[in-house]
Amino acid sequence: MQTMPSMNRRTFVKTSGALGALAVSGGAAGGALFKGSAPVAHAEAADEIHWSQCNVNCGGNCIFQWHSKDGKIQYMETDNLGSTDLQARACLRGRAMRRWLNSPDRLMYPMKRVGKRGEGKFERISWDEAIDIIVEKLKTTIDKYGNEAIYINYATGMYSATGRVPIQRLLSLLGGYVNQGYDYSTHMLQAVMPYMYGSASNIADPKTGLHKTLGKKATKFSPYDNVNASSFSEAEAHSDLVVMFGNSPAETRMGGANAVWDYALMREAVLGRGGKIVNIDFRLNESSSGHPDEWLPIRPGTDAALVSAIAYEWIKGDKIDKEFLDKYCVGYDDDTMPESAKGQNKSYKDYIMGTGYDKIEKTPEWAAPITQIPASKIRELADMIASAKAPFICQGWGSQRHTNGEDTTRAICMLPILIGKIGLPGTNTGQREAEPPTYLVGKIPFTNPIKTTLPVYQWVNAVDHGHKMTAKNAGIMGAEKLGSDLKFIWNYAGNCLTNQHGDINYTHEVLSDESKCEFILVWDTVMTDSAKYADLLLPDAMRSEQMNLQTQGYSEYYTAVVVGTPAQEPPGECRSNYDVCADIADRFGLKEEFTEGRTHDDWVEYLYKKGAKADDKMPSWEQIKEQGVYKRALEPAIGLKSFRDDPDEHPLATPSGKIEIYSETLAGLNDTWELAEDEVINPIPVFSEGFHGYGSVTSEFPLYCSGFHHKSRTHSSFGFIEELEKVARQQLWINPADAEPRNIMDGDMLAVKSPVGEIRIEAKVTPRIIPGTVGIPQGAWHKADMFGDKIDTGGCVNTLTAYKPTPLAKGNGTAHSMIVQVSKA
Ligand SMILES: Nc1nc2c(c(=O)[nH]1)N[C@H]1C(S)=C(S)[C@@H](COP(=O)(O)OP(=O)(O)OC[C@H]3O[C@@H](n4cnc5c(=O)[nH]c(N)nc54)[C@H](O)[C@@H]3O)O[C@H]1N2
Ligand SMILES: Nc1nc2c(c(=O)[nH]1)N[C@H]1C(S)=C(S)[C@@H](COP(=O)(O)OP(=O)(O)OC[C@H]3O[C@@H](n4cnc5c(=O)[nH]c(N)nc54)[C@H](O)[C@@H]3O)O[C@H]1N2
Ligand code: SF4
Ligand SMILES: [Mo]
Repeated sequence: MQTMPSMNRRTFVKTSGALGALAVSGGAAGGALFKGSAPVAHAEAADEIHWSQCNVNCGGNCIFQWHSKDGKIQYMETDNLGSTDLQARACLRGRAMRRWLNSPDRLMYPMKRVGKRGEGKFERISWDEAIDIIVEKLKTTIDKYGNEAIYINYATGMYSATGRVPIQRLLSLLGGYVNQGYDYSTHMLQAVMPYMYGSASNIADPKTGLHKTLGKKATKFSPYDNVNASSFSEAEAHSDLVVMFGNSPAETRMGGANAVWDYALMREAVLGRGGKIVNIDFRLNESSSGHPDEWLPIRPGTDAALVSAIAYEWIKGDKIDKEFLDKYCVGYDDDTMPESAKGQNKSYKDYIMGTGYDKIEKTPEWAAPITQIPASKIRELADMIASAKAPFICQGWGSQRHTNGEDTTRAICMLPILIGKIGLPGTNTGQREAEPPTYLVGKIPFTNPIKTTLPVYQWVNAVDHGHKMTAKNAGIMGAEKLGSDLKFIWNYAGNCLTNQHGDINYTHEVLSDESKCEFILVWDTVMTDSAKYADLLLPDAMRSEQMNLQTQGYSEYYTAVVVGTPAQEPPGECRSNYDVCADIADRFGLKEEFTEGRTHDDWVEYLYKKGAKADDKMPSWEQIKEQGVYKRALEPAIGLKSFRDDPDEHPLATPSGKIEIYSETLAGLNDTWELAEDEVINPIPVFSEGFHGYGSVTSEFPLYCSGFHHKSRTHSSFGFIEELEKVARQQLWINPADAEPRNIMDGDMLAVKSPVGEIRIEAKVTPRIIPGTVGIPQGAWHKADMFGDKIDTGGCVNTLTAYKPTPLAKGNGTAHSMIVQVSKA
């Protein structure tokens, strides 16, 4: 492990002082170089440096270096410490953070609702009154309905060691709350992947339908670490072919603390050795646009059909690695099928070759009209992957955020599995590139006494009819049933009440009925769409306005920890949420238990010191307060290497210890779980159409529609900053072939209707999207008269997504699966 040099804070202050002097004299001498240029003003004005980080959810937590004077931020620089290859430099959004911090739209005071729920009318109250309300509502909810009526909503706007946790700690001390299972990012993948690649928990027992723990030996599955997946740096070192499904690091892993730089280095190395990068996406994304990468346009939601046709070609051409499949896998063909399914034509090979399930041969000619990829092109790709020495197959999370995502995400993994290219140099398991699970510091601890866990996307159902939801009919984990409707929702740093959830019009119906959820607390920094549904709306001090601590992101080369001091005072009556939670705890006589005698800043010190015990290179507390940032290099890793090397010593945490291409457990769940007519839990990774997926378009809704994460926002975060919106506008991508017959020109205002809602959005007519499908960037701010026509002029994609949780994960598959009609508004 090497330690990166970090520049001392004093050195910085001195340098900026010297620069200031230089600039002034330069200016005085009339040097054109300095006249009116930004550095002069900066250097003259600022006299303090404060570190902090970007806390929104790109996972990066890129580093901010604030320059303040007289308790007010003047300007921002980002990380400029150590090697330029290893800098957590903020992206365009992070660099716009001053506009957020100092925005006139900041929430300043606690407020309570005065109008109808969802109307957005509030009146200012004092913190005392706000705390009275919370205490009273907590008491009455717990008395009347029990702690299982309390839910902390999914919310990702605050990634920090002391960010969200005070709320979890407080509610844990009060008897607990319903836990969240999975997340909106990888809902389908997280639920299904354990059945294929294993996990110590998160696997349901088909007999009872309940989730259970398999044993301590194996790790818990996580899509966020490189235990199950390899790093881009592995591809950089050894691969000759990189195939990406639904993955655009240049858009979703921006910033130096993320993987975009890793991706750039990887591309250079792979192309440099004569290799190739293939990007499979329904649109030409920014990662491949302008580069020699090959773009393979595909109809969204049909990746599994493409994979099946490649599998067909390989089986027919004897390209598969039968030895690997027999030794490491279950269910490729009848040789390794479990007893319960042997001799019944239920294997993967049967499915592909047309001897199983649907009796259809999955030829390229079969896949071509589904995927819109010509059969010849599919054959070419099949040959290309089979003949690569070290193919690195990976998927972003776009392909799994579909209604058939549970099948698709496993199907993509079949490519490396079929040819045995797993656990070897330069290869990957078919999952997203990932970094080591190294976190230099932890979070404020808590233990929720309640184990009941709700798949996150199910919360609206839980408000509506939670008392009817069970493990078997709703995927409840940790208990047989939910036990209560949700009556108290705590929504801190999230916009998932409406904007980021699904089917906003339906959610509005459920939330505006005050007899259902009786109390909604929203705690944010600006007036979001979700905030309009608050009964109590609290303002928050942002991390740059208090002492802060966080360990960094998604880069595979290094990690870092920032200990920062407040760059300016919080505006208005904004307070640290830790202090507010401590006050609430006090009212329940639990202050001592809550604080353990520590202030917020004491916790920062405590957590840092605890982290430093595990890494003897971490600076002392006194040093880190001075230098602000500490970085450490990370090792690359090959996913599932230990399993490949010695499957007996390192079995996977699946029931068989092997890769389960056929999962007897999933087959069992399909029988025991109570599923809707149109729902199936498939034991093997088949191509399934999915709700609002392939074949579901109608004359009323003749176009497929999908979404993506784009540059001007992190979800809805930054969505109110006009300068960013100008950089990457909220536009609907439509191919000229679909635009022309509708008389749509670039820049036209459009009406887009789905079976559940209608939006207005500007047209971007472009050949960069496959015909027959339109694309909408997710996260735009919903703007509609919810007590009137409900037409969303903000162009929020979740006005169009239906609310139908997926069969196994009960997840947000509709987030990227929609059908629509588009016309000029
Ligand atoms: N259709 C569709 N829907 C999607 C997706 C999709 O692809 N398509 N993506 C999904 C995914 S992957 C995710 S992760 C979710 C994300 O959904 P959310 O977790 O709701 O993310 P954001 O929209 O960024 O909301 C974060 C909120 O935190 C607030 N915030 C920021 N800083 C602070 C702070 O210091 N204090 C407080 N109190 N608040 C703060 C911001 O103002 C913002 O309102 O969206 C999901 N929704
Ligand atoms: N700029 C920015 N960065 C972000 C975020 C953000 O909002 N903005 N959000 C962060 C978060 S929380 C998350 S979870 C990640 C999300 O990361 P991802 O889930 O990977 O991001 P998406 O943009 O949803 O999907 C990636 C790509 O898949 C494509 N795609 C969609 N459906 C399909 C399909 O069916 N098949 C194929 N082959 N391609 C498809 C999309 O066009 C897109 O280019 O990004 C993180 N980074
Ligand atoms: S990449 Fe994400 S975490 Fe980094 S600065 Fe940009 S928005 Fe912030
Ligand atoms: Mo996410």
